[in-house]
Amino acid sequence: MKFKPAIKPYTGAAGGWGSLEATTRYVLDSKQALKNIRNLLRVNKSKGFDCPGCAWGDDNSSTFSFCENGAKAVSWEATRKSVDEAFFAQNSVTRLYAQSDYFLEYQGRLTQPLRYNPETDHYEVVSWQQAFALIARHLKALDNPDQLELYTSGRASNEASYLYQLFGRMFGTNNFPDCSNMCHEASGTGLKQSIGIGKGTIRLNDFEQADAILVFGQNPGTNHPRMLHSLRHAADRGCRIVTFNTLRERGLERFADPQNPLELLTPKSGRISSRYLQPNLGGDMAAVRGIVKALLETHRQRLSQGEQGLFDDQFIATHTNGIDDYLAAVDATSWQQIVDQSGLLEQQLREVADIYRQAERVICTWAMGITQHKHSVSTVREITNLQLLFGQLGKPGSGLCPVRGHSNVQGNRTMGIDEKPSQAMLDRLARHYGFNPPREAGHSTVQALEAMLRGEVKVLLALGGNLAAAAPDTWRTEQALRCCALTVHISTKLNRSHLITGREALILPTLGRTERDTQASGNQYVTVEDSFSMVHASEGVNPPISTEQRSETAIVAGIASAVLGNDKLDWQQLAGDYSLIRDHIAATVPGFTDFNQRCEQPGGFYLGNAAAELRFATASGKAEFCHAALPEVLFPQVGDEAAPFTLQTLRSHDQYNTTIYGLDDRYRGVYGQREVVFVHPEDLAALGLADGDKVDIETLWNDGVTRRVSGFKAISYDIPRGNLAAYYPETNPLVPLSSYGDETHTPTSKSVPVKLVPSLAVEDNRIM
Ligand SMILES: Nc1nc2c(c(=O)[nH]1)N[C@H]1C(S)=C(S)[C@@H](COP(=O)(O)OP(=O)(O)OC[C@H]3O[C@@H](n4cnc5c(=O)[nH]c(N)nc54)[C@H](O)[C@@H]3O)O[C@H]1N2
Ligand SMILES: Nc1nc2c(c(=O)[nH]1)N[C@H]1C(S)=C(S)[C@@H](COP(=O)(O)OP(=O)(O)OC[C@H]3O[C@@H](n4cnc5c(=O)[nH]c(N)nc54)[C@H](O)[C@@H]3O)O[C@H]1N2
Ligand SMILES: [Mo]
Repeated sequence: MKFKPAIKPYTGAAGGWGSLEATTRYVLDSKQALKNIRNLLRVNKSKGFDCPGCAWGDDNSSTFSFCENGAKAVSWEATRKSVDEAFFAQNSVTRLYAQSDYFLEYQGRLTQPLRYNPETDHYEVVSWQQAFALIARHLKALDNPDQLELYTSGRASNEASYLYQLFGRMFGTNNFPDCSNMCHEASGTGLKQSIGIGKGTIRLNDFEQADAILVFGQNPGTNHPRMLHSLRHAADRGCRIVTFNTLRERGLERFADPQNPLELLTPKSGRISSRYLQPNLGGDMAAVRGIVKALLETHRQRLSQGEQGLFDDQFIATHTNGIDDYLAAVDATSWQQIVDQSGLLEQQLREVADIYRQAERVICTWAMGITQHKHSVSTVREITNLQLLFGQLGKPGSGLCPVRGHSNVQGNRTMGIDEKPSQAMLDRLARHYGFNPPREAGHSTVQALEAMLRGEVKVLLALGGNLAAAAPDTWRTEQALRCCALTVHISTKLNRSHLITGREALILPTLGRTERDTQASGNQYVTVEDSFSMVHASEGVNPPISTEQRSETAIVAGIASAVLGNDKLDWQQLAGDYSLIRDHIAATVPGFTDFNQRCEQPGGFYLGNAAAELRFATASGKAEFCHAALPEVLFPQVGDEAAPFTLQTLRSHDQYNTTIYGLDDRYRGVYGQREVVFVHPEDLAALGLADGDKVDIETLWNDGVTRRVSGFKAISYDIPRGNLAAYYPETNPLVPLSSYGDETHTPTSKSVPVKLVPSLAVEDNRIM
């Protein structure tokens, strides 16, 4: 029997030729090659549109500032293909439901408003007026405003999301579930508790001054490729980069700059990480605790020898609160606990402690590997504790950097897409518009789905995104959506959520960010905020594919005026001239004074960050150390069975969240397939499995529900024993709706207790 290796290891550096070739292929594949290239050159410049790819910042210095995955996002939107009336006449919803996510989006852009006809099981074209009237009829019939959920995905502009939250609050609800609830919620929650603001404290150019950068739980090579430039430049000038990642990720090891022609001509590529540690899933809090424990030991030794300690005592005394309790918690944590939970050696953590203390300026960055666990808030706060001990806030080259996902997810929150708005924000809205906004907290995403299952929600409005595929526990999520009387999706492309309808359903086709947006007063630009609190304008350039498509802002205004009328606020006038919306934002959102004028600044303007200036909006007015203990166990035991494996669900190189561009994951050596699970070779052997065998993955959870996905190819991979990885959204059926983060309700997408069961299809992968 000949054995076919399950994957082809990628031997190059991340970036480099491979990346440029792939980019060019995407650009040339879509039918308008030249136009696409021109578009790419405009991405993130002061004129043109903001890259819809990710929320990384831009320094405006490079003339070729884009990345492979940004190119994919732009080309994906810029297709001339469309799904028209005939397509929906031919394909029933049941038939489309049987298709893959890839197939659905690949059909092209949505161009006309569509209404689901339950009699025929088909979507049918309706007018905008009919669509708005249907929404108004449903909303006016609600018993109370909290029977409405307003979901938002983080691509929506500041202008659209501001109007959306205003409409929801004027209607009477704070039910604003959003993608952020499934994403960086723990960063916002943890940072707010620790430093009084739920955002990162650094600016892009801080990467040029850092002496050490700690990168926790993120895969920038795929998800924030432009971050690799910052890391690479830092590494080249001697900054030490320490990576904590459960998997060996190519982009974090080596990177060749595809925008540097010299590097493309030589096989040279820069080393990124000086240390690469592979903790257990959920082991980062223990890892950071270990680093602090080692540093505390040295600190005390020095003090006992009459030398100066390591910590920044003056910073701690002036700016922080709770150090004693925190150090007591560190003392109470044993090395044994730290080593067991992190899966790292004491020696490894001591080495990182040495790197840390030798650095004058340190940045800590993180993403989903930190935020999608049960104890994510404590982990974010533990990282913050470390930085506070050394006064790594409020000075150049240092600070905290949660690396956001969707390109405007941070802006959405700033605009008030928040199910737990501050009373101050509500007060400002109340004063400016003269109404009484609801004061009680609304639903996050998981809470919204739970409320739907209980029959408490009647209408779902979704401003973008793909809730059915992005949310956990797929079958329960689908059941929840089907409980609604009306589901409405404002979308660019067909996706799974459109096929899981309420009793009635609408799809409202919208313009993408790359497209020209012409309203009564002429062409409009919108604004977005990146991970570094930079706000800048974004103006679409492509002609829309259909005259029927409307901008998100116009659609929200259309819904609002149909439901609330235009007496109190002239929604249609606002939609006709976005600068009027910006005037309202300037009057109600801190930091946006003279908003319209400041949009003229090339590269945008900085919103400011109080914590970065050492002003902490906490109850004590100081930064708060958190003295949480490490979690005792990471999972509840189910009956007698402890879960043998922890599964993380993550992104491949060829996807944007639930949008699947292709079936390859180049840097991990996976081609032409997505139903794979990465396993340590010894775990495979212990299960009596060979590389490439098929397995079923089954969740161990204490609610008696069977959650299983079948026929996944087990791939031998560099991952710690007991840990697994597989792609999202294929594995979302495994994540229980009731498994979420403390204080956040964020699904624990990076720690799902599972077992592997040999699949009956085991012979399929072998070449006989
Ligand atoms: N091309 C592209 N770009 C994107 C996206 C996309 O889908 N495609 N999505 C956007 C969005 S919304 C987001 S939120 C970001 C997501 O960006 P990432 O957070 O990079 O996304 P994931 O693929 O979920 O990768 C998680 C990474 O953390 C590691 N990891 C997982 N669990 C742990 C852990 O417990 N500890 C440690 N130390 N490491 C762990 C995984 O091995 C993996 O490398 O990217 C944004 N940018
Ligand atoms: N298991 C698991 N689940 C996860 C995650 C995970 O790591 N593991 N990650 C979570 C994270 S971090 C996030 S952010 C969420 C993402 O959740 P969402 O934001 O809901 O999902 P997306 O896949 O980004 O949404 C894609 C859809 O958005 C629409 N769209 C694209 N561009 C536009 C636009 O410009 N305007 C409008 N109106 N619509 C547009 C298209 O129709 C497309 O089908 O998923 C979460 N779910
Ligand atoms: Mo995200």
